[in-house]
Amino acid sequence: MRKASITRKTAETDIGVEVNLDGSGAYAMATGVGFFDHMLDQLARHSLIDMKVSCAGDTHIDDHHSVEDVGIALGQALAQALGDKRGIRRYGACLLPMDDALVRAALDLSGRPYLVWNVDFPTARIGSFDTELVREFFQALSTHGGITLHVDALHGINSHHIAEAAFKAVARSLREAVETDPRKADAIPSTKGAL
Ligand SMILES: [Mn+2]
Repeated sequence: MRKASITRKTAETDIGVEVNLDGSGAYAMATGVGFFDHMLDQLARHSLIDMKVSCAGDTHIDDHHSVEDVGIALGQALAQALGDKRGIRRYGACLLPMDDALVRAALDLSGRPYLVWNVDFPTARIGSFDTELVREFFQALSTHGGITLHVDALHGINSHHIAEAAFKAVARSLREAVETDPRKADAIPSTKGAL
C-alpha cells in the first residue's frame, strides 16, 4: 500500500496530510489559503495522487508558514509512501503550456534534495497570495521529499497562469516518476541498489 499520513504541529501551524500514490487524483484541500488550495488541487488532479491536506496556520501574520509547512508535510508524506522506491520509474519531466505560460519541470526521486528554480513572476501577488511563496513551497517539498527538482518558466506574462503551469508541470512529472514500471516492478531503480 503506497499510502502515508503525516501530522505536524508547531507553534505556527497544525497540519494533516494524507496521500495515496496509487489513487485517481482525488483531493480535499483546506489550508486556509485560497489560492494555495487551488494550486494543490492541480497537484493532486494531475499527478493522480490522492491528497488530503488540512492546515490551521498563523495566516493572521501572512501565508508563509502555512505554505512552507504544508510543503514540508507533503514532502514527508510522499517520501514515506514511496518507501524503498521499489519498482518506480524514478524520473519524470513535463513541458506544460497554460495560455501565455510555458513551464518545464524535471524531477528525480533520488533521495537527494535539490531545487533549481528559474521562475519569475511579473507581479508580487496573485490576489492576496505572495508569488514568492510558490518557490518556498517547492523548496520545502524538494527538501523533505528527497526530490531533485528543476522548474523553469520559459514564457509567461500572467502570474496566475505561471504558478498554475508550474504546479501542473510538477504534478505530471510526479505522476510519471512515482508510477510503477512493469518491466522492473521488483527492483530499486539505481545501480547502487538503494535510493
Ligand atoms: Mn487557475
